[in-house]
Amino acid sequence: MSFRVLVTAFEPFGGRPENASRAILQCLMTLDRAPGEEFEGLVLPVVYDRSAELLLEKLRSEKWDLILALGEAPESPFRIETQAWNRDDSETPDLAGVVRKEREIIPGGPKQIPTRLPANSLFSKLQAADVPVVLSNSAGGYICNHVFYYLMHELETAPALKKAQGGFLHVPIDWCTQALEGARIVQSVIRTTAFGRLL
Ligand code: PCA
Repeated sequence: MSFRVLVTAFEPFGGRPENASRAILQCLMTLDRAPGEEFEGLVLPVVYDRSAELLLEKLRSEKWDLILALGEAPESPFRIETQAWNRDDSETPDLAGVVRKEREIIPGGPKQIPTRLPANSLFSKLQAADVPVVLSNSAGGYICNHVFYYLMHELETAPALKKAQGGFLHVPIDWCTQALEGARIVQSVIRTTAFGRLL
């Protein structure tokens, strides 16, 4: 039996040449797979509408057991995001020049949707392995939260994804140079999540 995992990351933005989430995803794709584990990667643009469109296309076109969305966040440890919020709110334009302030992402959608990752056990496990990590209840008001909200909303509403797991992990912005180590951490997040559901 296969276990199908979709991992998303973002293109570079903010004038930086690389996005740590993309560097980590690229390394993750080179790591060994456990029997039955199938990974697919998807790099999203830092653009509100297009990122969500591409994600939804992918979610709807194939069968998935776990979807892990990655993005980079400045000066932070790894951040396990526990809630997606129905709100775009950032001064920073997206890469298409769009600014969104205090705007619902899906009009009438739930105000917040909890992650379907086992956040507390992931936190304990990463902490025990000396990974810098925190639990965070907001992924911000920019594209990461936007994608996270669409992901969680689709998991809540699409019958094909009723049993799928999914959530968002912010990775530290300066981990481009430690991408292989970052990829092993992401792999452990995926395996802990997948095994947890077998227990
Ligand atoms: N971080 C941004 C968007 C893309 C990324 O990697 C964010 O936190 O919203």
